[in-house]
Amino acid sequence: MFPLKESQPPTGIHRTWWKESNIYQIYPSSFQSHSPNSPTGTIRGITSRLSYIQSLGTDTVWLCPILASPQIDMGYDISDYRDIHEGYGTMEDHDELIRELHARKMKYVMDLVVNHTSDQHEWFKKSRSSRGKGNEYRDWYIWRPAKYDKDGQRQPPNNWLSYFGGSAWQWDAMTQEYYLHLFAPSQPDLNWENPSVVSAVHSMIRFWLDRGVDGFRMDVINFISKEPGLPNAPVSDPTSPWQSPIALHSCGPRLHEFLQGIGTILKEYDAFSVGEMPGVGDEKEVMKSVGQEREELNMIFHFELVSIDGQTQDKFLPRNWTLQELKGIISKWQAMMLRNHGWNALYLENHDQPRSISRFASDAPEYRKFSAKMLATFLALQSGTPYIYQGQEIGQINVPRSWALDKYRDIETLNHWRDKVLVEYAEDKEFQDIMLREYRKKGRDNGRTPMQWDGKSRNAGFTGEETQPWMDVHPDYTEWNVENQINDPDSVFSYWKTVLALRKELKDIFVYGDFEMLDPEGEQSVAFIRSADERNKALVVMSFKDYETEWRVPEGATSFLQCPVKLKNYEDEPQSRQGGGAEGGGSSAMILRPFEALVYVSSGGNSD
Ligand code: TEU
Repeated sequence: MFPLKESQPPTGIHRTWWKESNIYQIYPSSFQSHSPNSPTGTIRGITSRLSYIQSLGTDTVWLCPILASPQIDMGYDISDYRDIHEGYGTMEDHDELIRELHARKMKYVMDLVVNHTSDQHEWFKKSRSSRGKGNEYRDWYIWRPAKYDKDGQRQPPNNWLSYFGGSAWQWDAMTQEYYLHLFAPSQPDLNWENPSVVSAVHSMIRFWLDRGVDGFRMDVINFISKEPGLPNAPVSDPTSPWQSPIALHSCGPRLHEFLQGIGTILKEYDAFSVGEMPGVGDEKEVMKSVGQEREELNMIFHFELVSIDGQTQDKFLPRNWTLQELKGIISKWQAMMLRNHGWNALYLENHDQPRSISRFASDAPEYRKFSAKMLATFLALQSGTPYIYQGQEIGQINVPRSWALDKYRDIETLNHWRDKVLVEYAEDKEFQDIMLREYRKKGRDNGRTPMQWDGKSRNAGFTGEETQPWMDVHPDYTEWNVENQINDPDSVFSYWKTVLALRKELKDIFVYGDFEMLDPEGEQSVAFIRSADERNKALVVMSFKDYETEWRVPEGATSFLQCPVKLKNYEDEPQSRQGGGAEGGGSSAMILRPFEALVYVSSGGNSD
């Protein structure tokens, strides 16, 4: 394949559009329908909202899958890579979206799902049609013969667990073999060891780049190279016959060869790339993907922050976390990328995660707005490219605690309840209640309720009033919606607009500046300094508590208290100057109100 490029440490941070970009993520089924009769959003609905997206200060749009799909996993099961899902619209609608984006000088990032296809894809239908060499498509997927245990019972080739529960192998009675599916049985994994698969994916990528796509978000891209021989996974859950195989299919031996293959094409088109990489955290491994000179990926989504409240073997098993831990994760990735001239993809929400206000702060009515603004400050002012997920900019929260599972739609949650909880804990009411609580906290449906455009019409303006949306609209839409916020200077929307504009206005500090975490052990607040140079820097302080806290200002930060506050989420002045000697000597402490956020900027000596 491709001779691997060696790593030479680059000099200086190179500046480029995607580092300065603010990216808006859209979940098509829940964003906006243009037709009053559609239970899901549509592509023309998205096009009708581009001015809104641009007005927020986001200049690049990432669309979750819109290609032909039976929607078993909401589009992450593609049945035709060169056709648009009819529920979302037509190829013409898609071309028009690209035209309208480019007319606004905005960029379009498509979701590339090539670890697996749908089992309805022509490739898989041909692959499962017959065994043996005669079928050139057989080896496009990962087929293996059965094993038989001591009682002669047929068993899957190994003990790998699927991410949606149960064995990661599906028996195919027709051809008497198993095929691998790390996700649902209707999502068979492609065999990237087969050069025909690689070139088919490459030509599909060129097809979309030729149609004007500006880049790709690559779905579980670190899963495409598996451990040769597909050995059994180590036992991490003795209560289950199936074990998490992540160590045997994450960043496999040929991953970087495959990524450089794709990278070469993207370079030809100066296209953008962000790779979704669950389970990745090792610096050396990460830099192989995002190292500037590697020409593989521009950035990756790691899962260390969004896995902080779940167990490795099962994300729904509760896990308490500390603010110290959270700060440790942030510091690790900030330092890693700055040290190696890599680049971070910053996110707190997406279509697989619950709402950040409910998860990391408080969605209690009295704290919700402050929490939303504090988390906007926390995310947008770190070093990296921020991703804002639809609804995050108006402070949407998790589904109501009153919602029962019949209102949930996500295969991951519903499979977990049916195949694990109702099987292994059928009589354990207490455990069942814990799981139902964890679904309300961490289930993917929390991020998938329809976008709340207005507070008057029955479906919040997402689709027609007579239409039952594919997922119910959150009942708080009557108060929390775009219409209420777009012209309200004190709204969550306006705050996001301000913080994203500040990031671009002072890009030497907030885009290309250094990052220093302060007070890493503190359990009540997060504070860090961003600095372009000795004179141009900022102090960012945020309380993560729903009660008043005192933050002792470290020696090296007291000078900021003389600087004007450039951004704050409370109307009136911070109560923070008490105890600060004018010369900054003596210990200073700031009294932080619940979820208070403050940004002090010193540019070129104290600015006015
Ligand atoms: O997600 C990969 C992934 O790891 C998550 O699904 C994970 O299992 C969990 O839900 C997050 O905590 C990607 C897509 O983003 C997701 O929507 C798809 O379901 C999945 O791949 C399969 O394509």
